[in-house]
Amino acid sequence: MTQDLASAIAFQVRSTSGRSVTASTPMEVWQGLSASVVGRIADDWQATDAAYKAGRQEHYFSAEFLMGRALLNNLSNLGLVNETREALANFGIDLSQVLEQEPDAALGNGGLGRLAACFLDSCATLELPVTGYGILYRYGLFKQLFDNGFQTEHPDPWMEEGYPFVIRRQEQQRIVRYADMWVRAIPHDMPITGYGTRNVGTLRLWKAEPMEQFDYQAFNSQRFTDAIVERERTSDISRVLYPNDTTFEGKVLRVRQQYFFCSASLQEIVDNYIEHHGQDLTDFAKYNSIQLNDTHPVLSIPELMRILLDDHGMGWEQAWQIVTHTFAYTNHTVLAEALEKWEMQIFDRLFPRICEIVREIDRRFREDMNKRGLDASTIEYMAPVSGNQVRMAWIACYASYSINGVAALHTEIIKRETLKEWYAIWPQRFNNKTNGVTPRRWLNQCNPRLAALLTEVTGSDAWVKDLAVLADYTDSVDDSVYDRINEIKHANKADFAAWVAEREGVEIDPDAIFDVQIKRLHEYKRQLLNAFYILDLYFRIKDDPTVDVPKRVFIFGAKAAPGYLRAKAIIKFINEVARLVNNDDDIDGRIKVVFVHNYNVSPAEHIIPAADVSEQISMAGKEASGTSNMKFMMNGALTLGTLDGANVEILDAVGDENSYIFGATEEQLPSLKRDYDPRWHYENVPGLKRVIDALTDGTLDDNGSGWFHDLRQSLMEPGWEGPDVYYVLGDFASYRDVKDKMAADHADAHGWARKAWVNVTKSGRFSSDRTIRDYAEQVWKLEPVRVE
Ligand code: 4GP
Repeated sequence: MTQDLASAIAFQVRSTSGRSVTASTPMEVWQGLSASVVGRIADDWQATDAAYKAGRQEHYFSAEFLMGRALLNNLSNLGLVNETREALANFGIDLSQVLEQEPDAALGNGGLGRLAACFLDSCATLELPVTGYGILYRYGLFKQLFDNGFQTEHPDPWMEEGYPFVIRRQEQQRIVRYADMWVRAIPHDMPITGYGTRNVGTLRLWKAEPMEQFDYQAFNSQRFTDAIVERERTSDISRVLYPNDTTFEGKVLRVRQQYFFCSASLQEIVDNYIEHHGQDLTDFAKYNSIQLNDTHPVLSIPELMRILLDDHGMGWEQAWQIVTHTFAYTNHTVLAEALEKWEMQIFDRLFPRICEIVREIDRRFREDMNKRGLDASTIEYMAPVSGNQVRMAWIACYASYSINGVAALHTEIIKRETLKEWYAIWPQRFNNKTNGVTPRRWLNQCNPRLAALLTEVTGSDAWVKDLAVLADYTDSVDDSVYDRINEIKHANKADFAAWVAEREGVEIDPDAIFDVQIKRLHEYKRQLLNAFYILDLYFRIKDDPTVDVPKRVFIFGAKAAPGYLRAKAIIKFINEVARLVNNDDDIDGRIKVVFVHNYNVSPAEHIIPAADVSEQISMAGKEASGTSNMKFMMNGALTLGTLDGANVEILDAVGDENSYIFGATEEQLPSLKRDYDPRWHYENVPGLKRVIDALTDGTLDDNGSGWFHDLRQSLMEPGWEGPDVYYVLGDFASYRDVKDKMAADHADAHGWARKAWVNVTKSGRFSSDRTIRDYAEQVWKLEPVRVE
């Protein structure tokens, strides 16, 4: 068998590199090996596609799919890791080195995009007929480097060296029509393998290409640049993933991107319906449902109206009936950016017909609401079009048969606040679907030591597909398992320390407590609070260098949106704290701070298995769910967090004694903030004053940018939303207490291992398999389709 595999791999590698396996570069081996994996699943993939297309299907529309690396994921789903390792060893090649060649497919910003990727994995594993649709961005999320502690952004041409896991399907291209240009949408398919199944799902990513290669006339007349202008304008559409979060530069391009993948995907879905069920589209919603991952794909709603009305001659009522039984909408954040608004002029310029349809939706909405007796100001507030703006979230709420939040608390908040007007009219549309993460990538694949222990303890690998079985073992293991938990964590930390030393040039001690915060940089996530704690701890040791404190390593990973200056200031601040702390002889290595640059999916796979502490410290009410909290839990890190997002449910699963909760609750915050005076905390909370003063008293250097001064002001001075909007100073005291306690508790190795074990074994409900089963049963009405 290994011999067969070895020759199959050798054949592919040689076809890729044009030389022998041993003479090929590790990158060429990666290319060949990846191609051979695609070859292996080709028949199953084709069979799955055919089987899915004939019946009821779910389509997952998302502007982001943060897939990360594919090779190891596929090998482990197919059960081929060990054999491949041996096969390569025959050639003297180390599989790990080959795997490290692979670029991350970073086609997403953060949680929302990674969630979509975990969902596809679960859909394949559960044999559900679900296809993902998005954009094949040439450049993924920017590459982050640090220059003197400042974030700098660089392009991420992830496919430039060739990427065997996307297959171009030229013959299935569609034309997307804008008023000012027509473009070809070329589908590129990524196979999505599941665990222990022959089903192979599909992620279909569209690439924009010009109708004409270039202007031959212009080129011939030596106007070389003119000859390619049109071509480049088209390519812009799928050139870059927007580093979303704050500013909306390039709005027109963004709207163009959104329409691009919505239109191409819908054309295909409608054509597929016709092929299987005939020209009469009456039953469209019986065979198709579309999940809108946030508001980015909401243009699908008027676009499907257009297709039904204009291309298929349907009347408005019937078309609307179909549309409102097709779409379901997921909200991912209560921050303002979730509620995208576009100027009507953009629509007018790009697609006047869509503009007309949106106006008609608006007109009918107002009529409908009038009949229901809503007052004029409520109608104006809820209207799809108002003051020359199109409100994408409102269109989604009006046209969707299901509206969901991503954790219990978040769903309550959208019902009570963000979307309360909608909830008042259509309460039955609202439902909660607490997020989950795939235990394949986030446990079985990234933490092989722990995975082996779980298989040993439970007697089989059934947990990989049914994580909830672990709960049977929470209380039934003996002390040797706790010892093993500690050994595994230590070994993972040693691996991670080696990785950090090479990648970041920082030496860290695997015996220290590894305390980790990895996520997008945002004020509401409060990386600043974490950094303040570290600085305070530093000062405490400086006060008395002989003090006995547990050894700590604080690990960060975070990108800031390029236009979000305050987030960039926080990055600079953390890097300056790192510089101060890591190089102080008094500290003598008792505190280390590591900011892992260019945080992404594959670094997360190194970091999470090595973590002791999972920092989930957002201001309560702001983090819709969080998903790294779930990954950490699965890998035995204890949550240090506020009662926010899915932390609430994690606490419920593991109990008070197995997590560390602090801070103001979402319920308490409104009254706390009413007469909030950060200055009082500054003056009275131990340690806070000197930490805040360090921003501006010369302890730390922002290189004349003025950024640290601004940080201080944002905390201390009343801004337009009030001082310290995210209650950093208000929560500092309780954060410091609980974090100190946690560090002290770590000394009890056995007690700590017990807590870690409870976290691992109670993580079953945070598997994305559970989430997807709930979507399939309650929202999608979807049955598995098994490919034999
Ligand atoms: C994120 C939320 O911030 C996070 O709490 C949640 O877990 C995740 O979506 C998945 O639901 N939102 C985004 C975004 O990533 O771009 O709005």
